[in-house]
Amino acid sequence: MERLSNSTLAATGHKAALQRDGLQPGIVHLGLGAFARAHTAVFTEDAMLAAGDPQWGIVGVTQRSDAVARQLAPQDGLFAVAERGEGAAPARVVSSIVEAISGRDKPELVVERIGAAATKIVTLTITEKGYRFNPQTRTLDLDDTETSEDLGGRPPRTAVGQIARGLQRRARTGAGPITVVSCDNLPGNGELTGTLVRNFAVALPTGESDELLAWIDRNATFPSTMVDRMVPATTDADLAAVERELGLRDEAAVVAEPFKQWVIEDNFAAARPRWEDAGALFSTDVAAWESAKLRLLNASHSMLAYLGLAAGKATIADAVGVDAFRTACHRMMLEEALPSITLPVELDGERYCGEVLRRFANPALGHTTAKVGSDGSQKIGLRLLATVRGTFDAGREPKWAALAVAAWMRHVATTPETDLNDPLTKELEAVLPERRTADTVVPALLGFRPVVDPYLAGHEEFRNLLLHWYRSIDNGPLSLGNEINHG
Ligand code: CS2
Repeated sequence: MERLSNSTLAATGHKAALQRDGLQPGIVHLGLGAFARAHTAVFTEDAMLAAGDPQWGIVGVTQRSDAVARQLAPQDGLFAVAERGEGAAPARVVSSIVEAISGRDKPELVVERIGAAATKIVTLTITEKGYRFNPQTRTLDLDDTETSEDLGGRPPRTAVGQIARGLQRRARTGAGPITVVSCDNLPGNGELTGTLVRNFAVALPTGESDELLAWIDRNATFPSTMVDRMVPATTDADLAAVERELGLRDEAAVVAEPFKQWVIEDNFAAARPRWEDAGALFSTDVAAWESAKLRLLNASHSMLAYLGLAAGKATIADAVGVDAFRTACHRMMLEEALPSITLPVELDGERYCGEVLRRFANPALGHTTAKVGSDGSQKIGLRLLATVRGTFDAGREPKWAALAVAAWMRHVATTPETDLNDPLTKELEAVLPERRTADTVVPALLGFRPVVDPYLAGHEEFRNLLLHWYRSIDNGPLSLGNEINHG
């Protein structure tokens, strides 16, 4: 089967939605994973189409693995998004990516692209761990070897290093202001990114540091955003299905749920695409949107992933199909998460929770519990411990959020080291005891400072809840189910 590209697509009688030779590279995107292709690239294509504005072609940069850059290169940057589930549209070829670079192999080129005058925006989907920060202090982890090597002056390989060096290039060449837009599931993701880039600048030699910091203050902004679309890892079966639909082979195809959402703080240092024409919402209340999404959707997602993994459920749809798990999740959202956040005015909280559960139940998506359960050390604090804390602060017991945390602890303790997909696997293993029972694992992981803060680590009621739930999960899904249903 022929490979998708500008010419083969034209030969099928279809063509790219955008006039490709007229596209200018206005955006550099760091982190070209499936999410970016199914979300940011789609919103940007739609915005360019709606406004007839060709200046927002995307230069995509892969981070650690070069796979997507290799897949997209022979395809002229084209790839398909295939929606799965109720209301799914036919597969669509997205044409907003104009260049795909392997950041690992061509770090100088990344700095050059961020430094180019045509570039007005850097967007990021690098996942939580890509920020290399200390979650307690929300500052750059200067002990991280990759970061310190970037600071040492090598062509940068970390996202923060790439941005800082790119901005430094702009400062020196007069390339003009730029907006850095984080699209990861982190509260205050814009402010955080700005802080980390400034931390990097501060750690440079004095002359360089002052120049860059002063330039950033005048020329760069870091708006926060909330992004939402469930995008599982593409499987061979997905690629085969897209091939049947397109009549062309697309190695970079992605599948996604039909739903997508993007809420953006309107704080741009230079021009931007009219993403609002593509359905994005510009809001002054992104923080509220982000905490609703993290503490309701993402928290429940993690909860279902770990409960599902304990019960041998391969997908989120299977996990939410277990009545007791759905109940626990729903009650965590309604009784604990909702009361501890302030919702954006536009959002009906209870309805949102119902919608989230409905989206999880999408049987066609194949979103695996293993994928959602990955990188738990980076997610648990933001998604669940924040609710645990908020619920205690309100004088109530965070029973359901504690169940989710216990399920994560048990997952960490019972998954073989080689299978635990987490950037802190080694550190977690180092604190875990040889004999792993509730009584040994719970205290060990409560003392794991990169995830649990000293207040919660020393909270006796929390510890007892965790011990209780850990043992209940040990007793098997049936007995756990009974316990949940009687809770
Ligand atoms: C998921 C998210 O993998 C995960 O941790 O919770 O990727 C989730 O699918 C997205 O945030 C949905 O917008």
